[in-house]
Amino acid sequence: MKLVIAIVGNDDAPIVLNALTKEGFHVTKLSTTGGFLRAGNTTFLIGVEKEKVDKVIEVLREYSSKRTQVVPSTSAIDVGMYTSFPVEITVGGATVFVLDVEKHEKL
Ligand code: 2BA
Repeated sequence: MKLVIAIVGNDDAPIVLNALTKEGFHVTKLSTTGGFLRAGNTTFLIGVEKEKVDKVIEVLREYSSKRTQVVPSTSAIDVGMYTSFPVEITVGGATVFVLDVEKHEKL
């Protein structure tokens, strides 16, 4: 058995959790904080059989990969005058660890 630890952004967490549970995976969700940005993120613990690790990673990749998004931004062009223009930002991304589980019991 393996333990997949996946750290994802809070924005992606609900959709990732839905997709994992829909696929039948057992998931524990932890509210965590990134040490660098000190911003909230979400850590999932997923215990799975070795053969299913790739499927878990596939789901994580589908629902939380880094991607670009175009969002509107504004900037001042004169006193009291603003212009709006699109900017491309990077959102999402997942950090994944896969650990060997020595023993797993439900008591
Ligand atoms: P990512 O590398 O995508 O990491 C996102 C979050 O995943 C991290 O949040 C942290 O909570 C977790 N994480 C990543 N790698 C980890 C590891 N090896 N062990 C344990 N947890 C890990 P933050 O720590 O707030 O980092 C946010 C982003 O800031 C990182 O995105 C990375 O792009 C940058 N970053 C992190 N530490 C850095 C450092 N020491 N110097 C420069 N940039 C850093």
